[in-house]
Amino acid sequence: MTLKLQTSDDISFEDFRAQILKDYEIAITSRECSILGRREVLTGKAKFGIFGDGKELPQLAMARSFRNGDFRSGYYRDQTFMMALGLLSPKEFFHGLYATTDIEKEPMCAGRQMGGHFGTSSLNPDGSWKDLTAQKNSSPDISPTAGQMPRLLGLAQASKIYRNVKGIDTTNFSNNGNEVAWGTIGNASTSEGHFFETFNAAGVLQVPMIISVWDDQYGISVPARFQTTKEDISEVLKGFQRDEKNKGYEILRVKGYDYTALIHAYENASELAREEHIPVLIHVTELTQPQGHSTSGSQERYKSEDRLLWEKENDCNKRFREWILENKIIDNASLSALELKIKKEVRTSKKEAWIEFLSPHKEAKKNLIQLLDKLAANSPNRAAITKIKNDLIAIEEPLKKDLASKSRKALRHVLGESSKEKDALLKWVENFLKDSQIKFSSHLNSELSNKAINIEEIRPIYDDNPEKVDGRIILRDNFDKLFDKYPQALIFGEDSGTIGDVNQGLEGLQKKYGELRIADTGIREATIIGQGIGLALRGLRPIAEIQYLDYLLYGLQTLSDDLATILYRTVGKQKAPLIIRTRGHRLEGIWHSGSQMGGIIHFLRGIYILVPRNMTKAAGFYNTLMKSDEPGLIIEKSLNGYRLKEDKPNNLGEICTPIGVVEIVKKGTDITLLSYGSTLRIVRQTAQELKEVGIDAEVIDAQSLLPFDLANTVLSSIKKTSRLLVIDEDVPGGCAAYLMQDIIERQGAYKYLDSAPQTLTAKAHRPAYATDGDYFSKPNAEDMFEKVYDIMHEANPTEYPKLR
Ligand SMILES: Cc1ncc(C[n+]2csc(CCOP(=O)(O)OP(=O)(O)O)c2C)c(N)n1
Ligand SMILES: [Mg+2]
Repeated sequence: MTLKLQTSDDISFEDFRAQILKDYEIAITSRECSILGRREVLTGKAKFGIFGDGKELPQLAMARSFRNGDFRSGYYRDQTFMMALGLLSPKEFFHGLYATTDIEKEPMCAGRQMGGHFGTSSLNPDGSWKDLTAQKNSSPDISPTAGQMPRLLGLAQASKIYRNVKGIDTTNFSNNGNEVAWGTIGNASTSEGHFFETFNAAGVLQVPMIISVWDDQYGISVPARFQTTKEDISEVLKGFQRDEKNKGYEILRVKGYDYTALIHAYENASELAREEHIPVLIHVTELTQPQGHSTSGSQERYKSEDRLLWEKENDCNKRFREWILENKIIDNASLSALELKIKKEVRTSKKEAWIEFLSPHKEAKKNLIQLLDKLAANSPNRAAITKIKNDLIAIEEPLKKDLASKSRKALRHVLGESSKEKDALLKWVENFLKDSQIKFSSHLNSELSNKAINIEEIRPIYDDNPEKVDGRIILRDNFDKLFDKYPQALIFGEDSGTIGDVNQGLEGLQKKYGELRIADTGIREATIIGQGIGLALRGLRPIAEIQYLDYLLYGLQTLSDDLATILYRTVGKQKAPLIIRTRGHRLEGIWHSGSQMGGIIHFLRGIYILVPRNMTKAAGFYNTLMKSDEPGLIIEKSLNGYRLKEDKPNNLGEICTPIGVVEIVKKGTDITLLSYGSTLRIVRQTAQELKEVGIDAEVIDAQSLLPFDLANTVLSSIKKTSRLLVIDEDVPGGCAAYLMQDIIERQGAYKYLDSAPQTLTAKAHRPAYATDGDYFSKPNAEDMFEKVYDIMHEANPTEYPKLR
């Protein structure tokens, strides 16, 4: 085995030797963390552990080729990589395991995710971007296997955009697009569609992306023969290999215990991706799992003795050690001494982390005991309170839950009492719950002053005799203004490029702004979303277009698990202000009329969900979101909306539709009708028909479902009308139920109702096709009329005699 590494050309042997020993030190440190980590779980200090043991060596090689500005999108095995880059210390590793909620101590996510989910900080405390080109970056991990793949595509594509699109301010983000996006994935997870979709898309786009497959032949207990055709992912992906005629991938294959080969492979891949902007696959084979998959099981149950023995012999750290000795980098005794020293250090880090994790709880416990003591002394229920206090004293390693639970239970024993001791406890509980809750619940949305709900409304301005144009023209001209104003803005989707989307809301814009900014994509919704996430994480302002609302479901996993949680799971350390554009309310047929709004609003907490009733409103939502730094989904209404005439405002590009604000579109006094999107049009017509029988309905457009009606306008309306009907084309109990809960419970409208609040929804089945299918599936004008009439009939049968 040769000692000569490519990197050693210009460094001395001493430096070279030091690098190897540094690598070894990190490998051993990481392994020791894994070993002690497992024990912490088995002894109950931590809840769950999944570690990087058996994958150390390739990660060291990857870290060596990883440069400032680069991004990682990986999974739970990558602790060694993070440690090698100095982004994760052993103490932080243990804080992650214990779920310490102090972001300074547990910088990955302040305990919000299991340990083994990594990420760096892209933002300053004021929300502005750090210089990402001056640091090593990791996008934040998620647990669903292969879920990290779609965003990897966008992280890589950002380099291509920065290198090739003129006029973008690249400060903080890119140095001529030289940054590589590094993905890691387990062998079994390559079975997921997300992997194949991403793989193909990156080959098409030709972006600087390097995917490492850590292949240990297993996915928990399931061996490769049940996972991968030919049991070999690089073998089956051979067709992607580039050649003289066709662009494609560079595919490399390397054994996971071969130190020099790994370093060569990673340097080679890095150079190719960085300079030529091509995607590379590195299939790292023959890796192992020394402690099995995770703390949830034991591998002896499913691996043969032969396999276990093979894994023992081919453990990458063991082979690395042997190689070091073989090549006389250091002698055995010194190596053993080094190992001993590392083990001690890791143990110390572990102990310190545990003490730090517990110390705020212990401090709080001390205070609480004092309060309970005083409370007991002055209460007739002394015995009960003292028991709670003693139970608390017995908890040597208290969690926040113990403190909250005991203190709240104590309050039940002083019901009806009034004393300063009780007041003190009440105050303590209040503060403790407030301080604790925020640790778990902050940053679902932005907490900065430019958050989307703070962007002020700018109304459309019209000439005296405004031109009447198709809705699509309003969108198109507004997009034109946006792309002109924001060089970092880009849009992509199926048919979005050459033809300017299926409804020509982008007509002519590709010619004007180029194929990279107004782009066609393959039919691949999950990676359209992922592309947007990755681009946004790197400072661009992507608009990802999903052709029809019904097909959002293909991208829903990525939207829900990844985009919707980015701000939350990083506690505000990363942001992805991605706008998703889609259309298609109230078409016809099972897959062309979807209004899965209930599902969408529940899956996508953390993303604004906006349902403009016309294209002027939609244009205003795009402009509002562009001014903020938060993600939003804009559902342009039904297809015919693109052809419906609207007055053309003369301040396109400027108008801002406010988020979280409903609009009263018809005033009335008898009943409040709340709806949104294309159904609203029918509601408005019905309101006119109701007038003919003397019913004066107030019609409100919800417009913004997440968040909904922050100013409680619906409540004000109900105070006037005393009646409420929510009309929605979603299934029963879907979005209408969500709106109802907000109005009745949060807004407190129940106090002002004289009739039972009701919903009118679509049938529970998917809508049938064609005009009749629509009429009998979704709420129609007669349904609406009769429902309102029935409510009025019940309230006043004399004035409104029975209809049918
Ligand atoms: C979508 C999804 N399905 C199932 C799981 C449960 N799960 C966690 S890890 C894992 C096995 C992954 O195996 P592999 O990709 O080979 O990675 P390894 O753990 O072997 O490194 C499974 C099935 C998950 N996290 N996400
Ligand atoms: Mg595996």
